[in-house]
Amino acid sequence: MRFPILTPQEAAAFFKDGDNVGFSGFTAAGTPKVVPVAVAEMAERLHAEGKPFKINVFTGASTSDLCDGALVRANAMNMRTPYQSLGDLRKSLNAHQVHYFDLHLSELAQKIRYGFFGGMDIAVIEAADLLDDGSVVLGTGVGNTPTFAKCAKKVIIELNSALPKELHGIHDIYIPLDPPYRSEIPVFKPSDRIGSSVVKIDPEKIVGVVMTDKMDEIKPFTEPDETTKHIGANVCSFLIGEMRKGIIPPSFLPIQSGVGNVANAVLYGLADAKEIPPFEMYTEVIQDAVLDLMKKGRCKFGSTCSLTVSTHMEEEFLGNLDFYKDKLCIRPAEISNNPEVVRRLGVITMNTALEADIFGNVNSTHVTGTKMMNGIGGSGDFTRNAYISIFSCPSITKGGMISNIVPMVSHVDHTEHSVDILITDQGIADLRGKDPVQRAHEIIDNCVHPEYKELLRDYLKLGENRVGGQTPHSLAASLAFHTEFINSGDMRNVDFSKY
Ligand code: 0RQ
Repeated sequence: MRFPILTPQEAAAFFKDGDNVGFSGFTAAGTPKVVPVAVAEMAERLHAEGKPFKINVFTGASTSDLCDGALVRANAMNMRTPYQSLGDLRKSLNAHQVHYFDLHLSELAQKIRYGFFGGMDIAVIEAADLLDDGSVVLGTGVGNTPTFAKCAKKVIIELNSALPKELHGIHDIYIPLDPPYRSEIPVFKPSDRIGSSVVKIDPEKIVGVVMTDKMDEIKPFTEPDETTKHIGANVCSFLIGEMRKGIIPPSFLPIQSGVGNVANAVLYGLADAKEIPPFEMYTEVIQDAVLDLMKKGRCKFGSTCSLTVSTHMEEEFLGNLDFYKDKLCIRPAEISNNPEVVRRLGVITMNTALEADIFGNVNSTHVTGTKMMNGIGGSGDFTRNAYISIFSCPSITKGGMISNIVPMVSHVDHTEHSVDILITDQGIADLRGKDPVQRAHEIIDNCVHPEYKELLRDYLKLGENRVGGQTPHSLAASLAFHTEFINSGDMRNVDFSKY
C-alpha cells in the first residue's frame, strides 16, 4: 500500500482545536471506530494540560458510542450536525455544552459544498477496501462521505478487516453538480444505479491509514409489543384499503420507513400483510425487519443510505452477500433522501411522531417543546415530498400519563400541510382534503386513547365557542396538557373548565 499506516494516536495528532471534521457512515453503520476514540483521549490529555480542544462534528446521521459518545464525554465537541440519538450527547446538547444544528439529512452535503460552515479540515472514513489510486469501497453506511472526502483538506482511512472486500458493487456514489449547473438526478426507480461503486479520493489528501477489525455493534430493537403490533396492523390495513380503492397501484409504490421501535414493528407487520404485493423500498435506513422481509420475498429491493442492523443480522448479511447484493443499493444521504427523487418515485413515507396535535401538526423531536430527543433526521426530506405521508405513534405513553395526541404540539417539525395520515394503536385518521375542524374530529374519533377523548373534545369546544376562526385554538389552554404534565406528572389532570 502506498499510504502510511498510522496508529490511532498518530492519526489523532492531525486534529487541531476548532477543526471541522466529517465522519463517514450513517447511524453506527460505517462510522469510524478507533480514530474518534483516540481523538477523545487526546482531548482529555490536552484539557488536563489546560489547553483548549474541541472539534465541530459533521456526520451522515447518528453515529455510535465510539464516536459521539467518546467525543462528548471527553468534552471534545463544539458543534454537532445533522442528527444524533445518544443519551450522553442528548444531555450535553440540551445543556448547551454542545451546539447542535438539527438539519434535514439530505441537505448537509450540499451545504458543506456551498461553504456554509467554512471549510472541511479532516474526513475520517471507514473503508472495506482502499486502492493505491485513492478509490475506497465503503462499509454499510454512506451518509455524507463522498462530499466529506471531496471537500476535506486531509483524509484518514480506517481500513476495517471485518468488512469483506466483496461489498464492492453494493454502493452507488453520486454527487450532483451544484446550482446553477445541477440537472435532474436520474433515479427513475429505486434500483437505478447512477454513479460509481467507489468513492474516489485524491490520493495526495490521504495522510494515513488506521487498521481496525471492529463491527458496528448495533443493539437489536425491542421486540414489537401489543401497542406497536396494533400500530403495524393499522398501517397495513390502511395500505391495503388504498390499494383496493386504486389509489396505490396494484404493483405498489416504494416505501420509506423511519427509525426506532415503532418503525421496526410496522415493517414486521408488512411481512404478514399478504394482500400487499412484494414491494421496493426507497429509504434511508434498512433495519433488521427489512432483511427478514427480503428473505421472505416480501421486499424485492432496497435503496438506502445505510444498513443499520443488529450484530447477528450484520453477520448474516456479510455471510450471504451473494443473496443480498442485487437486492440492495447503498447511496449518499443527499440521493437516498432526495426530495426531487422522493416526489418523482411516489414514495409512501412512514415516520414516527413524539406527539401530534388534533389539527395534524407533528412534533418528532422536542419533549415538552424544549428537550431535544434525537433530531428531525430524514423524516422531513421524505414527508414533505411523499405520495402519501403517514405518521404513527402510540396513543398514550408512560402508562397513560402522556397523551401522544395533544391540543397543540409543543414544537412543530411537520406541519398540517405535509401530514396525510395519522395512525395510532387506536386507529387511522385520514386528514386528506379536510379542514382543521374536520381533521380534529377525525383524529379524536379514531386515534386518541379513550381516556383522553373527552378532554380533547372539551378543548375543541372551548376553541370553537370562545375563539372560532379556521383553526379554533384557545391559545391560553393550547399547551395545558404539557404544563399539566410538567406540574402534576399526568396530562389526565387537565381541567379545561378553568379556561
Ligand atoms: O422513552 O426511551 O424512556 O422508553 O420517547 O419512544 O415509543 O420507543 O418510539 O423508538 O420509535 O422513537 C420520534 C423519538 C420515536 C424517533 C422518535 C418517549 C417514549 C420513549 C422513544 P423511553 P418509542 P421510537 C429517519 C426518520 C425523528 C427522526 C426520524 C425519532 C422514547 O422515531 O427520533 O423520524 N424520529 N427519522 O416513552 C414524552 C412524548 C413521548 C415521549 C414518546 N409525547 N412525550 N416522551 N416518548 N412520546 C431516520 C433517520 O433519520 C436516521
